[in-house]
Amino acid sequence: MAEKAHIPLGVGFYPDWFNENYGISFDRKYYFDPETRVEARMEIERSLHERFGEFGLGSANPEPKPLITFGMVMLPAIFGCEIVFEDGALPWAMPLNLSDEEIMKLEVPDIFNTSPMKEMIGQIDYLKEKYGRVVGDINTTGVQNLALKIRGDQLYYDFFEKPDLCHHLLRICAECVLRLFDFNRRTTGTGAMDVTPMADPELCILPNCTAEQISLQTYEEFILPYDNQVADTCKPIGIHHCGSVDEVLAGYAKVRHLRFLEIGFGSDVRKTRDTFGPEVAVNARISPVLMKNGTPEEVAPLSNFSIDTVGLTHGTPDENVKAALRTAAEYGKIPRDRGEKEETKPRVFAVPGKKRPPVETSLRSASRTVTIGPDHPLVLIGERINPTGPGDLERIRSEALKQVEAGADILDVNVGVSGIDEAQVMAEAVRAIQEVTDAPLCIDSALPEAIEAGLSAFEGKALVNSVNGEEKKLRAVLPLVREHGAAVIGLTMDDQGIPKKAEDRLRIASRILERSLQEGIPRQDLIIDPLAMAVSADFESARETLEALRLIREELGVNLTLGLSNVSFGLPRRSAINATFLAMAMMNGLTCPIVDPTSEEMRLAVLAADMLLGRDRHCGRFLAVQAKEPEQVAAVPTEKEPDSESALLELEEAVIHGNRQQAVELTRLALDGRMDPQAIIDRHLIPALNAVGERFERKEIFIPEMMIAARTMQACLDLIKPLLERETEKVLGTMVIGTVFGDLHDIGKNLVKLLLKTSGFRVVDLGENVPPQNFLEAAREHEADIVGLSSLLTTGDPHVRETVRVLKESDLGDRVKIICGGAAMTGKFVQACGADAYARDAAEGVKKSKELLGVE
Ligand code: B1M
Repeated sequence: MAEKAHIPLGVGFYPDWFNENYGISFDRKYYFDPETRVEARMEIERSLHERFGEFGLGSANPEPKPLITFGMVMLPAIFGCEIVFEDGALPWAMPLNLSDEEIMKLEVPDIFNTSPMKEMIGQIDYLKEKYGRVVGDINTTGVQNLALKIRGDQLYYDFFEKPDLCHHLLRICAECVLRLFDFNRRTTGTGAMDVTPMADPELCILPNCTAEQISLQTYEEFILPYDNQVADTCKPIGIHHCGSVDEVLAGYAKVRHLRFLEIGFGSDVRKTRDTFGPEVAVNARISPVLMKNGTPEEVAPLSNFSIDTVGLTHGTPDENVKAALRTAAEYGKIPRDRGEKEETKPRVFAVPGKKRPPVETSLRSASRTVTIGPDHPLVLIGERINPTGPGDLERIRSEALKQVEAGADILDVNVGVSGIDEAQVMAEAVRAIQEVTDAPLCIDSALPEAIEAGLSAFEGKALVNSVNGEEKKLRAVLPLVREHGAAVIGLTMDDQGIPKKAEDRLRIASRILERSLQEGIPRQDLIIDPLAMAVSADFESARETLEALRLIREELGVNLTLGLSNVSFGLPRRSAINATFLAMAMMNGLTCPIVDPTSEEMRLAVLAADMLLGRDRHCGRFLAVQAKEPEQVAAVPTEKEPDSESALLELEEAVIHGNRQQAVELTRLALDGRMDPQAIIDRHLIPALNAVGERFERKEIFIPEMMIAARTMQACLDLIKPLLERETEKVLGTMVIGTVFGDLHDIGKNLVKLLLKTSGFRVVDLGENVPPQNFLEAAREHEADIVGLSSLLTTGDPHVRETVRVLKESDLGDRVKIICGGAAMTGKFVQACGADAYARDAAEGVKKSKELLGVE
């Protein structure tokens, strides 16, 4: 292993640094005219040398460097994004925001026949002709980055609401990324230069600049399969991750052929090292904000890893850059070897006893999603629906309906009878069932071709029943599961049969998990069945199965199923035994048993066990079912009061979890029950969103979850709005309102607007992200009496200050009043800015606005 005498430190300046200090421009010409770029690069080398030559940066007499580059915008440009070039910034692609239909029509473009690529190829030919070589590479951008450029922020909703659309788009993005990597490799043999100076330039580096915004689960379900697709083709690869890597670290551990990981500021470096071991080079980034605002002392203490600091903007003190370079040069030795290239498995598979947190499995039909997980009510997989032969579709349909009506969440379809074409009958059965129910299906067959036929006929994300620890079986079925984006049940048996001991069943389960991950099937898409055996045949068998459930849950964190009724085989009072076993198994982690949903005892046991395990808020579901059968629970209230505490708590929960339909229904219920609309907002909706903010801060949820919650809240507000809106006779005054520059939050501002309007104000809404000048112009145009600023981000403070300054120093300064509010504001800050009033909430906003104008 090679040793370096110092920590490698990369320093990279943002274009504005060169632009402001040396007048070098990064406009269109820099990217489109190779000669301009060659000149600029020489100028860059000279200027770096002038300032930091003593640390080895730059060169006094640089050679011309025939470089290709296109920022991170080539693939977005190929898809048609508008590209914005600026003198002092990297080029920026505007999102296309394609509609559902447009996305579904998308196909992988012939990227080399598009005009941006043809233009680049022309430049490459020119450089080769003139300089005899070409260096650099075209940044591919990451799979999610590209998808966000094509779909816009809507992608975050799609993760929850349109997973099939997501997969379609991400598959196309991944294909483009790997084609561009291949081009880079063929053209210059490098795939890292444009992303980071710290990686082996021959690696293909995937820029995952937006992965910090999603949860591990979203990463594993939506992005990991495509990162792996790229990795399999372009291996070995590296990943550049912006921001803290901590949340998705476990996901990156499943990326195949990973040799380099660049982690953003705030990441847990030790954990990263521990997860990957020495075969993955780790580069940690120092925050450019620290570099700009910190002192040399704060910048200096860098510890044992390679580092770089890029994106240093104009104003970063030279002394800070020198302090970082000096410290890096002086620090101890770091073992690091970029040369090692042979295949090694990601270490995470090989670490024994490493406990994994529990995951949730989502299955879907075209219109319904069922989520399986320890924090959700038990999910019932109905026992096999099997035709007795071809053409038996009517019976299949009615059996499916019966099971769903009895409470089955997922239906198991098995057509394994002799003398039929199993693949054909499976497809027919799947289609027939979809005609009558929206329950997701479990495709149950021993034949890969029947599984394939069932998966192809099903619209959604199905479960496959099953694989086991036999390599032959795994090899035949797992690729089908991955290809169709399905989930799969893994039975803890192999060619040696079913092991008696729980530990041995755990061993097989771990192997199935390892193989699934290698195939690109995320952990949440594997459900393990540790197999229930007849207790009449072996009196210890049920106990061993219960122990296997516990072990697998604790070690692997996957969801667990069992064919419950086997346990009572050969005994009398089977349903009582099954129900008791079910409750015990649930304690040990069972989340989705295969049961006969029409068994009354079983149904009751499920409801009771869920309730006793705390998964039935205020016993709501248990009571709701019992309410339909009043003779059994005479004294229990049967109807939930529309404004009952429990209904309102459920409303809060629905907002927090982004269950829009449920939240809207509960809001309607509360309004029907004549609850005060303003109280619903103040006492329930706003606190729910506050709870969302707290969960976001604790990193329990991520941007997509926060967006879904905000949209749910907005849907409830839309329902309430007409009840609050009323005509007023006289206009009390005009307010121009907006959320300050850089801030996109609008829910609070919209509430303030609504209340002001209902109180008699004329309100001109400038929307979000409003620059100071726009407030001023609008105030002039509409002859405003008041300007209202909403600001939720602390980073918005300078914009609030600036907006107040612009208004106060303008011709309107003496006349127009300014009121501020929003989560980032305090009375003290607002006063210090020179604004006239601060309002804690919308009601206070109205009160203070009236006070400012002296009106009632
Ligand atoms: Co963001 N977000 N968010 N967010 N978000 C906060 C504000 C945050 C506090 C969450 C947290 O970490 N706890 C945090 C800010 C931390 C900080 O600055 N120190 C935060 C962050 C960090 C971010 C991002 C930077 C996250 C990221 O990308 N890494 C990002 C920023 C995007 C941007 O703006 N450039 C971001 C994005 C988003 C979403 C898009 C996902 C979504 C906004 C959707 C939308 O608005 N359409 C969102 C949400 C929903 C929130 C929380 C959870 C809820 C905000 C909300 O609507 N509250 C929020 C946490 C929180 O505030 N508890 C959070 C309900 C609303 C009714 O309250 O707006 O305060 P509020 O309005 C109240 C009063 O403040 C007052 O009256 C209203 C009604 O009573 N008021 C005024 C408001 N304006 C007024 C003006 C007045 C008078 C009164 O006179 C003119």
